[in-house]
Amino acid sequence: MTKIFNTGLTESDVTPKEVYLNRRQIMAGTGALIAAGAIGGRAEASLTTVPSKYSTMEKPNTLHDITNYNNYYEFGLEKTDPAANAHTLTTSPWAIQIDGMVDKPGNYGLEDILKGVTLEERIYRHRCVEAWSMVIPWDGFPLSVLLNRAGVQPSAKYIAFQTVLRPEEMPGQRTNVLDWPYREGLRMDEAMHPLTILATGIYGADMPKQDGAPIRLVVPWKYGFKGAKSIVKISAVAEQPVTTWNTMAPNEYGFYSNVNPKVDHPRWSQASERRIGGGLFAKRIDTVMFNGYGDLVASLYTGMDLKKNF
Ligand SMILES: Nc1nc2c(c(=O)[nH]1)N[C@H]1C(S)=C(S)[C@@H](COP(=O)(O)O)O[C@H]1N2
Ligand SMILES: [Mo]
Repeated sequence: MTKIFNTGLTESDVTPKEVYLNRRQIMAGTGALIAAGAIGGRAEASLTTVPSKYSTMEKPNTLHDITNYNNYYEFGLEKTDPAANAHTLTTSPWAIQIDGMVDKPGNYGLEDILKGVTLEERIYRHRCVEAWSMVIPWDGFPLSVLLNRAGVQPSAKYIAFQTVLRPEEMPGQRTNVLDWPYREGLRMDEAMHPLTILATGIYGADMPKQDGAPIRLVVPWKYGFKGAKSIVKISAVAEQPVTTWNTMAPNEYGFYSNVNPKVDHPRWSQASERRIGGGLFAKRIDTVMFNGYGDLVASLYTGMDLKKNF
């Protein structure tokens, strides 16, 4: 298999020198700011090409591609609709309700949540796959950081996510194309996995609204639709939660939705993908099991029939 992780390399091996040096300067000059966890601070824009040890080394898509080819049904069904319509969503102030089987339930302001997330935990670059794919330099932190702070209790077996319900700001929610609000879920080991992140930005700037501002889920070994956008509620629960796509079309979208070229969607093959930005005549590329992250996640599914649990 091709090596897509930079584990073992230092930042200077994989980072353009200018950015690398810039980062040193920033760390020296604004150490206190970063230690305080000021994610989204303007000073950090030049950190964007610093990957985490879990980042893919593939070339990222352009910001234009990332922000003009989206699925966000709250803002329309066409890939260009979110770019045109998502500006109506108010994303500040923002709070996330953390509830269910946790020691410290509450309604937490996003600013407070972001405090104390370390620089090391923050920078990611992952590939997202569906029938198409992109490489996106997310700025985010592991979901586990937040769950551990909230104190997930042993009786909780799954994590459920909910997007904001605000039909006055989200025209799609004034229609019944989906059962609102948008819901997703992960099994606890998937939720706690270091590859599973809450993303708050792209290319070092705040998350564009069409990509799920101010905070969205990214699970890089699963199909794109698991990445719930504009999250306002995270719940630790005992039973497998209801998810939007599984409710809409249970035979098409399973709870797990792992990237798996051997299990086709009933209406299309999942064996290959089209890389966005490759141009009109670009060849489709073979989709890799678990989107190439098998070394890190295959063990989560040992003994499971992934044709049944698709
Ligand atoms: N709230 C919400 N989240 C959502 C969706 C949506 O319609 N509403 N679409 C999902 C689907 S189907 C995909 S493919 C991804 C697309 O993410 P992107 O636009 O950042 O590529 O978001 C997922 N998250
Ligand atoms: Mo999707």
